[in-house]
Amino acid sequence: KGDSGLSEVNLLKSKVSALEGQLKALQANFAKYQKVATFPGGRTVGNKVFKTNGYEGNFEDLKQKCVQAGGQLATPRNAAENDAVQKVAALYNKSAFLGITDLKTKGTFKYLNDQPITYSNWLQGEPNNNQGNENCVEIFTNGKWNDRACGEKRLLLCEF
Ligand code: 291
Ligand code: CA
Repeated sequence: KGDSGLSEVNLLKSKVSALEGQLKALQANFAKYQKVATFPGGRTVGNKVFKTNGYEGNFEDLKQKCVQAGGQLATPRNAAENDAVQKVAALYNKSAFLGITDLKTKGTFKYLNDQPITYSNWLQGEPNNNQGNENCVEIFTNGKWNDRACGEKRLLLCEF
């Protein structure tokens, strides 16, 4: 038992060593693809990637296109994420629609999963539901939010 125990330990050591090499290679390759994914219209915050392709459309169109791509409309949940989304919008000099509406619960803005928002960055005086018809949320190139009619066309900005 003594000898076979030792050789089992040595076998495991060589397997761990091989895995360490593979992990290092994977990390290097992952770093490369993070650059690819964020050049030029993308930003990462933690494990979240925000990205545009320059397309513009109304809220439903944008929402569908993000889901079709395997993501969802950008939904900044804190200041760091909002900064990242703002930078992408600023790069294209266009406002983008966020994944937030009060379509189901007028006056209470919610995420697309129907949970009430826990972070916001409204411009002073917003949301004002101008003309009683503003149920979507645009983020300006300065990062501030404004409720806006969902039929307006805005920049596609998804998160993955
Ligand atoms: C005013 C503010 C905003 C409002 C916006 C839109 C304009 O900002 O009252 O809160 O969202 O008007 O209602 O809509 C159109 N169709 O012009 C003006 C500048 C952004
Ligand atoms: Ca408004």
